[in-house]
Amino acid sequence: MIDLLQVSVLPPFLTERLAKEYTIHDFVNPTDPDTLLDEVAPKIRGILAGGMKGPNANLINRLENLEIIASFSVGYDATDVVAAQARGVIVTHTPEVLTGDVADLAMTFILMASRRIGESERFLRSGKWLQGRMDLATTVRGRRLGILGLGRIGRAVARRAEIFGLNIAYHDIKPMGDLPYRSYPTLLDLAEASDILLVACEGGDATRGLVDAAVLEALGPSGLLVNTARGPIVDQPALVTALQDGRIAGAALDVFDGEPNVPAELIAMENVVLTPHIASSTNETRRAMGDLVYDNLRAHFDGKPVLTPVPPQGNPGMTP
Ligand code: 8YV
Repeated sequence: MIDLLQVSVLPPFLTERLAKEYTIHDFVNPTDPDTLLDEVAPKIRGILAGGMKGPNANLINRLENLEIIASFSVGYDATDVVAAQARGVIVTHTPEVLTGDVADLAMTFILMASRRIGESERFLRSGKWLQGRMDLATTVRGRRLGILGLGRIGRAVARRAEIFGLNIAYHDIKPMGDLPYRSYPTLLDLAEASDILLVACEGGDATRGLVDAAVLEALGPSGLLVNTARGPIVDQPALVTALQDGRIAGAALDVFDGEPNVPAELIAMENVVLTPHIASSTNETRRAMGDLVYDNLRAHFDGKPVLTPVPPQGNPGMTP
């Protein structure tokens, strides 16, 4: 059997299916990584990775017979793709199959943050309704949605947002001439022209800290920040300060810098919607992602082209 190294937690339905055809070596939390690698490294031909945990250059280069890294995620910032591709190692990810669910969560966030849904629920549950009415919220109709990164997910959110009557604009390193949305040359310009700023670009070095204090300032005191992409794209301390000082009105966040740790300041805020990185977490989508990981590995080891390779890097994009 072909040997795979598993570096990220994966759903049992996937590992159980793979275990029928491959020998999987558990490297998720190894107590003694060097001893394990001394024993198995020369046998490893594939790595099983995830969106939050993938192999770094050291590990990739330690595995002399490595051929493929299959990530159970659309985002591949946790894997050192440049190091892998430099060695001719194929990297695959899971685009398309999760787009709908991630876009659904982003749209839900836009509605939740605007209509103060989390806050309203807490208001009722804590008995406050018996003493009075909830404060009024803001309609989404006619509001300006700025999308950072108009890739598959950004576009899917735009389609949903159009139906809800939002006006859509975006900023991407590539202008999308084929789409009827206004493109802003800089993120700052987009933030200034937005009531709601959605982060939908890819993570990694190219986008780290892109949403900084100046962008939040430009979004303004009635602005909302929504992030369903990657935590580090937002300067998290700057976000906390902006929320504390009322420089923006609220946020809805599925991803965090340093997750699963979430700053206590955010947890304490009424005007912030928080979920534990669940955008793709439906049974249907996770199954489809798992099937794609399986099919990519199967294709590769059957000598066929993989289905969803990560494109050659070195030219970072904003379109996961
Ligand atoms: C992953 C994600 O499922 O696809 C991504 O990039 O962030 C999630 O959908 C999660 O990171 C597990 O690998």
